[in-house]
Amino acid sequence: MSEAKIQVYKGPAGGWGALRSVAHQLLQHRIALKGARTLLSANQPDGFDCPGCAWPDRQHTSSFEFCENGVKAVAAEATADRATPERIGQHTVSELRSWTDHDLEALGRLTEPLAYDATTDRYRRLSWDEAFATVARHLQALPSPDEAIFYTSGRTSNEAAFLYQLFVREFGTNNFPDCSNMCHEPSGVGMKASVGVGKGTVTLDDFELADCLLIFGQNPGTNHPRMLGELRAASRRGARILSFNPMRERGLERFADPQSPLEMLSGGATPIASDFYQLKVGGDIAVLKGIMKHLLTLEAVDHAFVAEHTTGFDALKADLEAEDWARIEAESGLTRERLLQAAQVIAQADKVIACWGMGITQHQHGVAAVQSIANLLLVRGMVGKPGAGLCPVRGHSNVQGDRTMGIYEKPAPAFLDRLRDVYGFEPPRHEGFDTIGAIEAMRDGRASVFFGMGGNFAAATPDTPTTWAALQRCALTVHVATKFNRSHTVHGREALVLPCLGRTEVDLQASGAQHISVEDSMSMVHLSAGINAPASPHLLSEPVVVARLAAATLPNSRVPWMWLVEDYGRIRDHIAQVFDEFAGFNEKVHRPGGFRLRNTASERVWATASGKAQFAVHGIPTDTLVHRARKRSRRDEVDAGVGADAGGDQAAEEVFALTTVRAHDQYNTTVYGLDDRYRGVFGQRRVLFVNAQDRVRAGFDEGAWVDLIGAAPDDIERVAPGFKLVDHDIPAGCVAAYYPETNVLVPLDSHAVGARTPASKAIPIRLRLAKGAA
Ligand SMILES: Nc1nc2c(c(=O)[nH]1)N[C@H]1C(S)=C(S)[C@@H](COP(=O)(O)OP(=O)(O)OC[C@H]3O[C@@H](n4cnc5c(=O)[nH]c(N)nc54)[C@H](O)[C@@H]3O)O[C@H]1N2
Ligand SMILES: Nc1nc2c(c(=O)[nH]1)N[C@H]1C(S)=C(S)[C@@H](COP(=O)(O)OP(=O)(O)OC[C@H]3O[C@@H](n4cnc5c(=O)[nH]c(N)nc54)[C@H](O)[C@@H]3O)O[C@H]1N2
Ligand SMILES: [Mo]
Repeated sequence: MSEAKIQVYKGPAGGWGALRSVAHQLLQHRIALKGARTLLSANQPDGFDCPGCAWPDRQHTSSFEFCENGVKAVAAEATADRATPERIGQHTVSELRSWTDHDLEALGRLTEPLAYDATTDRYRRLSWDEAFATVARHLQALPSPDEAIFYTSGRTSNEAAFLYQLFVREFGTNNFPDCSNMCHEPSGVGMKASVGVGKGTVTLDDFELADCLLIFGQNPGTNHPRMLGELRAASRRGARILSFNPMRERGLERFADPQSPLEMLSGGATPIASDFYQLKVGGDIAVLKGIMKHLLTLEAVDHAFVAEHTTGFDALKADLEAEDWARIEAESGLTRERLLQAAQVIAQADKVIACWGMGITQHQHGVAAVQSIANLLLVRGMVGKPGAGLCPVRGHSNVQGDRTMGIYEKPAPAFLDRLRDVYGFEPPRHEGFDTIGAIEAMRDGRASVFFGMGGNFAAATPDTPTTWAALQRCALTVHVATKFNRSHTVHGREALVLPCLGRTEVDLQASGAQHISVEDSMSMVHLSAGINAPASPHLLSEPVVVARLAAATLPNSRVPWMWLVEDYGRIRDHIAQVFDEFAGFNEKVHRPGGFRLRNTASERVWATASGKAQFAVHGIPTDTLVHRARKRSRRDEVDAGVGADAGGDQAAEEVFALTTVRAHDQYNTTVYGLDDRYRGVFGQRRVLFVNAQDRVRAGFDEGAWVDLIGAAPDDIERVAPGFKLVDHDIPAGCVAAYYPETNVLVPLDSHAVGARTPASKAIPIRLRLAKGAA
């Protein structure tokens, strides 16, 4: 492991640094040979879909797409380390709860079902039969099916997700919180109203044509490294790439393709972004309005498109004309002149793609921000033509597919009718809990069984103490998982951990080795089959876990659960019966590269209320938690008679907007290592990136240790102790730190209007010198 240090990283993204990191990962997991073979099968026609991100792959064109972080995801699953019942049972669960995410991850792969023993405060092994009987007993005993919660994380395959939602709806609830609630929910909600589909409208072919790429709040160098290949190609053919991000992320600066001998040997690299717009945290709507205001003056509106395909333009235009430049500048942190430069690039481009990630969605006004991006492209007629369109870059490798399969707390009536017609039971019609709703329900005692299909609910969710107390109130918590994680230590009175196969492993059922299918960020559905031997002979696949649980819980079910999982092709036939767009599923999915689901917006068919693409008018937010905390802080100062020229004490009370990001060596709550190479952080994670002038003004030395104190106006004490201050190129008033350590600071009720995604990209905090700090 690296020693703790802060050192500016001078290399490009990718390059030798990436190759060194890969070698280190394989060594660390003691899988040198197996790893190499496994890696060659990632995203290959007969291999597995990379369990990393949801960026599509060109499996039919390039032989092997190198991705450092894909390697980490694969290596972490193929590790030689084993979290056996003996190994886990060496420690009390209270002890394990105090471990870091990194140390929990290092325990390795789970091998057998575990049950919590309250008398010893330890996990012990139990049989699968006992496990299913336990869950079934709890579920059957509930006064109402709505007192059970069924969470999904986005690695779950289409086949497993389909069976899971079928079981849960036959059981009687729509309580389906999923990771998407914390992720791209605002993209789905916002786009559906704007263009009639909640999914990206572009494909990789469009990336080959675009002459302008806008990247909002996304860090592809770390989170979607295969996207850098597309960006590199675009940059080389002269496309303009603009990044809108408070941070100047290295992956967007320059990239050395590890597969390009020339770049590698010459030490060269391809510059990526032509320009960086380092806006303030939460300043995106202001930026977008500023750019659109300029587009009006530049007469860059595509009037023919607007007239034929849209509604609401006049209202948008009037709103933009009335918008105040002073407010745009104050809230975005960028000048009118700077925004003109961006507008000119966009006005001159013929084919514009807008990509975005969590920097857009994880805000109180995330839906409005997504719709503002849609507005921008619609003004220029850039949706539904080759080389242009909207591209929300999804996170988990099958998060989009899980939604397509019905993992959704607000299912459409037509879909429920179809389930009823195909299966002969009446599915529940009322809305279920999303992630926030599930936490509230457990907190208030309205739900008492939590079942997690993958993921790490206790670590990924906001307001950690509240969420933990909610989970601990449950009668039963169950997690289907590949690795032991934080959520398994934050448990109900009874608790089970059920180990499952990972995507890289052979899934052998009665009819032979199985394939599963996934849907990527561009709606391509394709097959995946593991090649490694399972980490333990006791592992079950996720579809089998669901089938056995369903059979145990619903003895009178009419669904042939165990027959379905003998051959996953049978599950796909059922999927084809329920979803028209999956007609001929088994045949189509076996074609090389799979097939693309229809996307109406990309055909300029607008499945909206008006039958047109819809402009949405949104004000520049001035009512967020950060705004409110700042207003209150100023008022308090006035009350206390503190003048503008007061010393360090007053400045130290300043409210900062904290954004929470991923480091290079993590996958969400899974911490592979303690480095964040591109941002120059090594051997540590408890750092706070701060603007140097802010730091000096607040009276802190560089490297000082501070506690992060929540400043939400609800007056609940929220503290994340012990972060080291690191000067960073970030706008004044903004600070950044890693997730999940900072989730203690996110208030449960601070979430996106209309989508309830926790606002984990804009948390009001104050800094306090840590006690005992050197
Ligand atoms: N290796 C790896 N790959 C991953 C993941 C991982 O953890 N590790 N996670 C997966 C998942 S589930 C997801 S959702 C994706 C996440 O992929 P990203 O969306 O790239 O994830 P984040 O690290 O949250 O970073 C978002 C970016 O937004 C910027 N940002 C912060 N606040 C703002 C703001 O207010 N406005 C703007 N414009 N930008 C802002 C940050 O500086 C950062 O560059 O990646 C997926 N892929
Ligand atoms: N503050 C803050 N909070 C955030 C975010 C943020 O940017 N900032 N991002 C949010 C986002 S975008 C997301 S998507 C969520 C992520 O939330 P989750 O999806 O719940 O979390 P992960 O960390 O991806 O889950 C990791 C665990 O999944 C299990 N696992 C891995 N592979 C498999 C598999 O194949 N099957 C099964 N059954 N289990 C498996 C392992 O046990 C591993 O420990 O976090 C959200 N929370
Ligand atoms: Mo995500």
